[in-house]
Amino acid sequence: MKIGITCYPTYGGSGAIAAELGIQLSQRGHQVHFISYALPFRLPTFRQDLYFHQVETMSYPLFEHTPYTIPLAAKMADVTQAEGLDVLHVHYAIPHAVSAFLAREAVEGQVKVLTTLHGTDITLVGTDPSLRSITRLAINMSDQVTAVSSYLEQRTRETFHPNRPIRVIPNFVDSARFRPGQEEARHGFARPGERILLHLSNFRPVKRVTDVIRIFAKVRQEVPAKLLMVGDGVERPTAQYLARELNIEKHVLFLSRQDDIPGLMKVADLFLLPSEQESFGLAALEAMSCGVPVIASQVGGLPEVIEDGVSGFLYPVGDVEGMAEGALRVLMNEPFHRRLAQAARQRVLDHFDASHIVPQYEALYRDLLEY
Ligand code: GMT
Repeated sequence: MKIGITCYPTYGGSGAIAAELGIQLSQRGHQVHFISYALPFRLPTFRQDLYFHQVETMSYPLFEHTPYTIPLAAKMADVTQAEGLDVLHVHYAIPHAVSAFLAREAVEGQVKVLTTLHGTDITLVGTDPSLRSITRLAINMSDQVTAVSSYLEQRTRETFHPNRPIRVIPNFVDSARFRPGQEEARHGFARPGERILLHLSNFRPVKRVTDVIRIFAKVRQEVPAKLLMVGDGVERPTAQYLARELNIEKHVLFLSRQDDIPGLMKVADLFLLPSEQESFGLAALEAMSCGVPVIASQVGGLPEVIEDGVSGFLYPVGDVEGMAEGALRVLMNEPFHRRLAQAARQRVLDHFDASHIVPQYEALYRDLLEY
């Protein structure tokens, strides 16, 4: 099949999944065309049957803000016609599903539209009164809609009362790339005997990165440890300031944005994700695939990913004390840590490996082509 994929190309879970899906589909013999304003961050620059079409925006003295939704729709329509696309698969409803709807109108229905909802497109952006009705329209006008967790499917139904069913297709991970690693890689980050904790996100307020720092400060009072903070965003200066205030700055490494995420995850003993909200928590899943147990908030779709007490531990949002205690329970008992690590990896292999999930998207594309 010929699939067009649109996503935010910047650092974030929806862009990561869109890129990983494109790679998987191209490996399975489909032709994949990414349409966005920049190359998605996880895409290789070249791979057979993987193409990138850049959306050019136009500035004009009359436009105070450069429009994107319309040029994106125009590009989607052009690529559909030039390449004979079967499906436009858009990730994150706003504005991508609106552009896809316009593109389908422009090519007189020659292409089908699949919208995958990821999280804040429903829970934050879409529910803003200024965007609510257009988000509902975008959902209703798609030929099929998927959500990345049952939690998100339910939130979407309750918030938008869509006139169509929403299918749950969970996020996935390539467990061959995200796999447990070797001891030697740890030496670049920690001294022998030190434990390594990891956080990865786009450092937005919803990630509660200051909780990460506070949890680590408590853990370090009991065990020698390093904290790797991977990613960047608005909350980074606040987190750095807090690390200085708590006198742990020497032990917290702010690594900014990194390309080799599997390489970093492999070195960790524990992954921290104390988010305010998380419709799925892709970073937690990737850590689990590397055999890293997770300490996270009991919120949104996270309980669908992490089995509390089996592959990690879940606590109420903001329960820094509980999360630190949980982290210490895991880190101070090596056989227990090993059991959780194995269970985390096994959960990914049983339920979230690309080989289980990508065929679900392929089946959906085929259904779309048939009706
Ligand atoms: O919705 C967002 O915050 C952005 C989005 C992204 O692009 O990072 O994250 C969401 O989608 C991810 C991939 O499906 C999920 O793993 C994240 O849980 C989800 N973020 C939130 O719900 C806050």
